[in-house]
Amino acid sequence: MALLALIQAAPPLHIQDGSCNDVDVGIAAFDLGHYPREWALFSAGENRTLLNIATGELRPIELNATEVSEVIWLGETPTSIMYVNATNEDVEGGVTLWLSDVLALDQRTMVASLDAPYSGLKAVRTEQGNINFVMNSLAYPNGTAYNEALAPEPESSGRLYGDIFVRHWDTYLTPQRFAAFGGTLVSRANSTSGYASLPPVNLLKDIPAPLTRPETPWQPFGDQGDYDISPDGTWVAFLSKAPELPKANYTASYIFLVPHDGSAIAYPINGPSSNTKPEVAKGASSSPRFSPDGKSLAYLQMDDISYEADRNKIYIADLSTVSLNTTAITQVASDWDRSPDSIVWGPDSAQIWVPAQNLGATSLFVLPVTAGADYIPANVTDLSNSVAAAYALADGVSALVSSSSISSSRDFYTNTTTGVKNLLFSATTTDPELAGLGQHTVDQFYVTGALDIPIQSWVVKPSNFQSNRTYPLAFIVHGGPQSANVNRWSTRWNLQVWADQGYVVVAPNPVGSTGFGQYLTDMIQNNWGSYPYEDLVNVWEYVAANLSYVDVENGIEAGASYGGFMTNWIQGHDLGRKFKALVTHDGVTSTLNQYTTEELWFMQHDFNGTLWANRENYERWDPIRHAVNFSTPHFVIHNENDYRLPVSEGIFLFNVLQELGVPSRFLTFPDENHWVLNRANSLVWHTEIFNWINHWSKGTPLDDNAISK
Ligand SMILES: *[C@@H]1O[C@H](CO)[C@@H](O)[C@H](O)[C@H]1NC(C)=O
Ligand SMILES: *[C@@H]1O[C@H](CO)[C@@H](O)[C@H](O)[C@H]1NC(C)=O
Ligand SMILES: *[C@@H]1O[C@H](CO)[C@@H](O)[C@H](O)[C@H]1NC(C)=O
Ligand SMILES: *[C@@H]1O[C@H](CO)[C@@H](O)[C@H](O)[C@H]1NC(C)=O
Ligand SMILES: *[C@@H]1O[C@H](CO)[C@@H](O)[C@H](O)[C@H]1NC(C)=O
Ligand SMILES: *[C@@H]1O[C@H](CO)[C@@H](O)[C@H](O)[C@H]1NC(C)=O
Ligand SMILES: *[C@@H]1O[C@H](CO)[C@@H](O)[C@H](O)[C@H]1NC(C)=O
Ligand SMILES: *[C@@H]1O[C@H](CO)[C@@H](O)[C@H](O)[C@H]1NC(C)=O
Ligand SMILES: *[C@@H]1O[C@H](CO)[C@@H](O)[C@H](O)[C@H]1NC(C)=O
Ligand SMILES: *[C@@H]1O[C@H](CO)[C@@H](O)[C@H](O)[C@H]1NC(C)=O
Ligand SMILES: *[C@@H]1O[C@H](CO)[C@@H](O)[C@H](O)[C@H]1NC(C)=O
Ligand SMILES: CC(=O)N[C@H]1CO[C@H](CO)[C@@H](O)[C@@H]1O
Repeated sequence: MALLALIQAAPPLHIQDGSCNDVDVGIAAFDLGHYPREWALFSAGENRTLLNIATGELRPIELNATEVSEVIWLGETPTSIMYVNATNEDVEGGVTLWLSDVLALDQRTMVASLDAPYSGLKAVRTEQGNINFVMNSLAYPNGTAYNEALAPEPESSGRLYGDIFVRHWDTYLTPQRFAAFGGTLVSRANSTSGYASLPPVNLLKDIPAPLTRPETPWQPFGDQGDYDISPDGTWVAFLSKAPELPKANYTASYIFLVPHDGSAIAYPINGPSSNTKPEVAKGASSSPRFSPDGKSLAYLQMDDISYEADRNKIYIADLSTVSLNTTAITQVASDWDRSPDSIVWGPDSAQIWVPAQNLGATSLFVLPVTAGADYIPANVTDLSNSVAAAYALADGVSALVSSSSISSSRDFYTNTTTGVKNLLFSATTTDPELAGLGQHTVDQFYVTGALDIPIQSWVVKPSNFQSNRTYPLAFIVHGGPQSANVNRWSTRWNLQVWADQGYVVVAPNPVGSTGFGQYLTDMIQNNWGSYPYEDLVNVWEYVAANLSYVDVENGIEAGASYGGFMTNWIQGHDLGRKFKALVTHDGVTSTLNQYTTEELWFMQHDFNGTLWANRENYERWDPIRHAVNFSTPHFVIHNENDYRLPVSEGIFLFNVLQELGVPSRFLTFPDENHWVLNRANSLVWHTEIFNWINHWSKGTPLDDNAISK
């Protein structure tokens, strides 16, 4: 149980993965700025630390995280910073901007007082000595930044809607939308701070919006990665969903360009009127990034207009040709069968570094911006860890990588294109709570899947594994379904935490999984209960026949979201009889209820049509149709603030199990969404699930914590 302490001790979390799927949460974020630097600056929970990129030396810095919400490098000197102070003595609910040297914080200067809770700072120094920055805030429909602390409290709580998309993830839509604002600090020798602050300008104002108002960052997971400022401070690029399409049933979004001073209306360089983007490029756009020389803008875009898990393709827009609908756009390595998450420019503006899921890990790849369609980028990190963030270093051949793995919550290293890995920091060797973890607990195997494609599975053994005994199987099915069990750390579904309860975890990547080529991902459409189920049966049979240290007789199975759907599907089918207990977290009980979700594009894609025109596609894979077979003890979790899959799905399942007389429990958190994030809640979540599976798998007593009649 040692690792339970770790859940308890986990610092507050930065969500780094914007996917709707049940995936990773990182615990470190760091920033290198655009310049050659000796130090990287990262945050772990409340603390900010400098990491020497050459030596790995760590130097804590005294930036109180309650006050300082964000820090960026902003040279004058290699150690000068700009940061956001989350308090503002003059305006309640506002924030302030400060300049300092990170090694001389007592000489910090406040340079701007902002009247709303702006966040997501990106900034550059201009040739004139000004500081041009971009931040975001909720804004009223008229474009003015919204400060909730100063807004009048409405007398009624009623909310009236006239079209779809009334709520999303865990939030009901209000009249306000997020917008990027361009702010300027004008260099002024006669001012005490050295600068005069101009009021930030809403850069989304007046964009024609026939159907839906533009918004950036995209909620709920977007952040400053959804926009960028050009190195000379004159342009801002941001993404927004297509203003001419309804938001709930399309994923399409565009990259907009706008002068930083807001002197012209933002326009979409890859929107419907672009003559230079490929005809097929109609889907979600992301990661706009200006090249260091300011001549190009790189971004990612999917083709499909309503499929959130289509392949991200890499594009480069030539900014020397900037004009409405004629900005020259070229594709890079367009046939490459991987889907990058984001883009980092190399310092020479000639190559880019892109993290992408790859065979059950997230690898860092490097490629020239001139790469042709058939170019296969090289992975410069291996499958032993998953890249969370990467920064290109000034030498042109190295990147600083922040990564995690099943056995380490955070590693920092530099990796070069010439084959050298220089480990700077590893949580496993630094954090006493992680002592004993390591690669020795992690293994993998492949089986032939339903489509004759090799299906990969991670195997995770207890950290005190003894080869002369057997451990019951914990079979963990991932969410998505377009997602993956990845070799990375998380405080949710931490495979090592499950293994350390005395199980061997097997975490498969069946049909629908990402990182194994787009075909494996796409074949999930209309096949929720067929191919992936067959793959899982094959994996289970492989474990039973080949892993002598696994006791399949006393195994358990668990999954969240789509993994919860699959758990419920398994409960109604033969594989369900192979397990002693099942766990469904925020899953799907009936596919006919899918219209209670918010992202309608999701099931209209995955079930290939609508409930009325293609009802058979929804009925075919409905777990509740097989309720008559439900008989394995089942633990059900479902949270009140989950608008992805509403809590009624969990109550539905629990009521059916109870009426059928199947041993079952129901756990709910009124303050959690699709995920459990609060530390105390996470501890209860783990404790009660482990209590349940240990009882049915190992015969330990069931606790008497459950509320009953
Ligand atoms: C933050 O730093 C303080 C002082 O160095 C230390 O006591 C504390 O444990 C650190 N917190 C985290 C989350 O690392
Ligand atoms: C951090 O700032 C908060 C709010 O200003 C304050 O209450 C707290 O004492 C500060 N912590 C430290 C370690 O200075
Ligand atoms: C943050 O702002 C408060 C005033 O609102 C000030 O007292 C405090 O020193 C500032 N902290 C930092 C680190 O800038
Ligand atoms: C925008 O609307 C808000 C809320 O109605 C109002 O407080 C603000 O003054 C308006 N701004 C402008 C520039 O009209
Ligand atoms: C500071 O200089 C600017 C012009 O650079 C001028 O507009 C402003 O009035 C001056 N302010 C003070 C307080 O002298
Ligand atoms: C999307 O929703 C709109 C209503 O907002 C509807 O008119 C349109 O037909 C829908 N399109 C698809 C492809 O479902
Ligand atoms: C650009 O778009 C405008 C308006 O959509 C259109 O009138 C114009 O012909 C287009 N220009 C080119 C070069 O296609
Ligand atoms: C790089 O990725 C390829 C597949 O994309 C894989 O075959 C290879 O093993 C990876 N290299 C390393 C060093 O992990
Ligand atoms: C298994 O091996 C360990 C030492 O590796 C020993 O302490 C233990 O008694 C053995 N258990 C059994 C059941 O043989
Ligand atoms: C067990 O492993 C062998 C060797 O990899 C493989 O040929 C066989 O198919 C596996 N058994 C099952 C039931 O998957
Ligand atoms: C259904 O699938 C077919 C074949 O893949 C595809 O052409 C069509 O666009 C899909 N329809 C929807 C609504 O996804
Ligand atoms: C291309 C490259 O340099 N990759 C290296 C990164 O680090 C791993 C782990 O040491 C090496 O295996 C790779 O060769």
